[in-house]
Amino acid sequence: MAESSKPILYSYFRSSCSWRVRIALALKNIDYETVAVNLIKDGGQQFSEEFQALNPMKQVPALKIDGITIGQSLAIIEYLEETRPTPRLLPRDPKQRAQVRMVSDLITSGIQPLQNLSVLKQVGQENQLTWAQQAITSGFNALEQILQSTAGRYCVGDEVSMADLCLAPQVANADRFKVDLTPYPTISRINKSLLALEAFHVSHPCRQPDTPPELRA
Ligand SMILES: N[C@@H](CCC(=O)N[C@@H](CS)C(=O)NCC(=O)O)C(=O)O
Repeated sequence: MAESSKPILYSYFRSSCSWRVRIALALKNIDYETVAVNLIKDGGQQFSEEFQALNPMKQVPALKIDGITIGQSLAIIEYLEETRPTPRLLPRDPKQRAQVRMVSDLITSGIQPLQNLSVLKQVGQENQLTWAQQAITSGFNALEQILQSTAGRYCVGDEVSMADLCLAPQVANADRFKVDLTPYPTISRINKSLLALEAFHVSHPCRQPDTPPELRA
């Protein structure tokens, strides 16, 4: 039988990095298959030999597409952007494009890695909540200030961009770690607008093939 030519996304329902890519795939209307990698079960399926062969970083997401496997959510999104440019996720204007990358990097390098599972394991069970809250509030303090000058309806202007694909999943992490969002009215407003969009809805952690029944919506 011929091998499926559909892209394959290695994903975990709750992974904010996987959700970024799921939103891009949904926005660009790309049909794909999900292979669930449970980050908790069996000590973490990301550590299996089979998965490490795909992504030596032992992290989701990874996307098999067009004969290659790509790790790192922003690299995946940029590849999709370059090969399937509609709708655009990086603005044409170089200044706005830089702002989109600034917001994306702030979240993907400056917040999420600090509250990632592997770091929380090192921090120890009793310190995890405070640690994650501190990482998120410190990043959100900067992000709120930046968005006040870059945002329109969304993070940069009025078009959904890669920055928004990073924002909504990070706000979901903030909710999970019980961060008070009151000091972040711009972040909260943009997140609300994003969650109303179909692509964010279908790709949401509560609607994935591997979402446990008790967390489904
Ligand atoms: N920079 C990477 C980060 C990927 C990452 O941190 N993935 C998390 C889930 S959101 C993961 O797989 N964690 C597994 C672990 O920490 O063991 C990306 O953007 O794809």
